[in-house]
Amino acid sequence: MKEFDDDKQKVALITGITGQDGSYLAELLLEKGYEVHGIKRRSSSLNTERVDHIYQDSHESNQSFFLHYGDLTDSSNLTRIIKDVQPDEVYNLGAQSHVAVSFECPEYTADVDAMGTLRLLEAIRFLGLEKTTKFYQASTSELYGEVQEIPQKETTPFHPRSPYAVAKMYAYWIVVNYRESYGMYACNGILFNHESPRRGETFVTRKITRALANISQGLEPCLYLGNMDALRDWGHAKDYVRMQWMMLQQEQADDFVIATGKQISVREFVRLSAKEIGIELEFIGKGIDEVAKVKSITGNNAPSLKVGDVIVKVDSRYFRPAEVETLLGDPSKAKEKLGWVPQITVEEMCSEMVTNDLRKAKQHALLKEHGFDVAVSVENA
Ligand code: NDP
Ligand code: GDR
Repeated sequence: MKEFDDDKQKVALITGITGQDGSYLAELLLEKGYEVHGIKRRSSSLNTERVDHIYQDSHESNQSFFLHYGDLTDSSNLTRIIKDVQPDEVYNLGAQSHVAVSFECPEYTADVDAMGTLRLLEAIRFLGLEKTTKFYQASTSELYGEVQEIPQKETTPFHPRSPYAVAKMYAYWIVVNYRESYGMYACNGILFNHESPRRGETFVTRKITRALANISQGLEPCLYLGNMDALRDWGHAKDYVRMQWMMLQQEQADDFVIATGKQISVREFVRLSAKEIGIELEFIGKGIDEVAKVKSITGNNAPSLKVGDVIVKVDSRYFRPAEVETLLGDPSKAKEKLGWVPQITVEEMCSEMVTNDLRKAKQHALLKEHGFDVAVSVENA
């Protein structure tokens, strides 16, 4: 029996469509001719900035992009949306995705990230769609936590180190369980860190590119960071959403590690970002006393800075109760079975992020110079 009808327009449902990955995945699926439905949360302020450019007015004909109000904590809402949409593919990208925040809100994180996944799987099963709807779960390298093997691959044992990672571990196994129990086409993408100009402002890469851009224009005095020794395998979100789609186009459902196979430290990412602006940094001191000073400046991107200025400091507030010190993925299986190879290097990605944040900072500075009162939001985590 043919379970998937290739001739009809495919319908995808994306949770977390307003987030970094959701927005890139929606773009990719629309390009491929999908009808794309996304779940967005009700918020007191607009939260669709990342998908505004692909939004289609519901009064227009030939609409292929739809947003539905919903929440991963609400089973009846999820069931109703899936019943109405009848998706061929569900991408579960929605999550309380900040590791540090999960220590502050562990119960909510478990409800959204662990139980939310179960709610979606149950809704699919309850509606009798378990043989026709494919399911992608946004699993994470955080599952490896206290690493048991370097590099980490699909068979490396898990040791989660945060309420976020523990919740995602439940989600990982419930996906495997529904695949084994009910024959569902359900996959885990074990994705290592991936970033972009659309990355949330409180994840470390974006926090760095945004703060350094602001500092260079005199909009912020200093960047405060936690553990600069942490090592991460950073890729570009665009490469990674392509892989999310590829995982659902196979004969059989399987789980894959998605990574670049290279790692650098947070400190190195700071150095790279500063270099993009034309600032050479000198790191002095150790641990909580470490700072970065401006050693030299080239070009005219940093009019507010001079040699000797201290622009990066360590703040113990940003250390986590339990840290994941090092992550390095082995994407061999994805390469062999799916032919997936990441195309964007960490240097190229950093350059794109800095360019984007520098353009915004320069706009802000120009407005300020002309007497407009513009506040720069400095929410931190
Ligand atoms: P983001 O934080 O950018 O996006 C998370 C999305 O989930 C947002 O759309 C957010 O809505 C939504 N969301 C949050 N809470 C709920 C809820 N209760 N109900 C419904 N939706 C909710 O994450 P990314 O795009 O970076 O990541 C996508 C997924 O991949 C996440 O599950 C993350 O945990 C996972 N992941 C990410 C990696 C990365 O490096 N980026 C690596 C490995 C896994 P709103 O916009 O309103 O906040
Ligand atoms: P992570 O990403 O925890 O790996 O989770 P994040 O960018 O928050 O941290 C990466 C590393 O940088 C260290 N760090 C800081 N982090 C933040 N946010 N702010 C700081 O000031 C700071 N200083 C140092 C952290 O301690 C950590 O070691 C991300 C999320 O996208 C998850 O949803 C996803 O599952 C994993 O990546 C893979």
